[in-house]
Amino acid sequence: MLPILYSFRRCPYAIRARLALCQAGVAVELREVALSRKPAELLAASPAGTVPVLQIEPGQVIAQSLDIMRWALGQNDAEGWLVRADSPGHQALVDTCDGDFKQALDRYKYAERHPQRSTHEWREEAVHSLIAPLETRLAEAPHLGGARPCLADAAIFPFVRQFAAVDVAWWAASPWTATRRWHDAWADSKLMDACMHKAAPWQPGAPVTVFPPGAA
Ligand SMILES: N[C@@H](CCC(=O)N[C@@H](CS)C(=O)NCC(=O)O)C(=O)O
Repeated sequence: MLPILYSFRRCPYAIRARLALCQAGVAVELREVALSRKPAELLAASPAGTVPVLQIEPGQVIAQSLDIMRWALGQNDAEGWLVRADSPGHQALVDTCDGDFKQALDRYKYAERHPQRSTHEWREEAVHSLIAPLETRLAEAPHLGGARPCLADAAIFPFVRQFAAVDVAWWAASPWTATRRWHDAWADSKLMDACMHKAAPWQPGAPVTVFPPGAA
């Protein structure tokens, strides 16, 4: 039996988990979740009910996206994604992504729910926390991992993707040229293409959807 991945196509945490599974070529059964109708099987595996969740076998569950990435790459990491991400600088960037940047991003996206500041100010906060530091790094090399990507690139990209999509025209004209180039390379990558395959929400008895697409 394959490990089971409960996932939501557009969720940035789930995207980073799927990127690592694709990169490692580790096959799982993909169960697309409608967040408004979470299946009992997901809640039984992980009562927190967030996605992604990887159920390796009954009773063995990974419920944090970064842990799923590390687990997948622990099976097969031919391009050294783990070792090249293993630095305090990379870890700090991923922490900032999941912390201050994610918070500012959510407020920028839904600024009407957060009237303490304007859309522009929430965006500036997001830029200050992550986009500006990313720009400094990506001006030196095409990926955080150097010439080739590493886990930090794949962990952070889905969140920058969301940030860029809030105001596409602003992003396209923004001064963050190295970060935009990096974003576009990831957005157009084969990994993302494989990662974003559409699947109907899973229900008990549905035929098994194997992920990555085409995996045995
Ligand atoms: N720390 C978790 C966060 C996962 C998370 O918050 N996922 C969101 C979707 S993007 C979720 O499942 N939210 C619960 C809900 O919307 O009910 C991880 O890294 O996997």
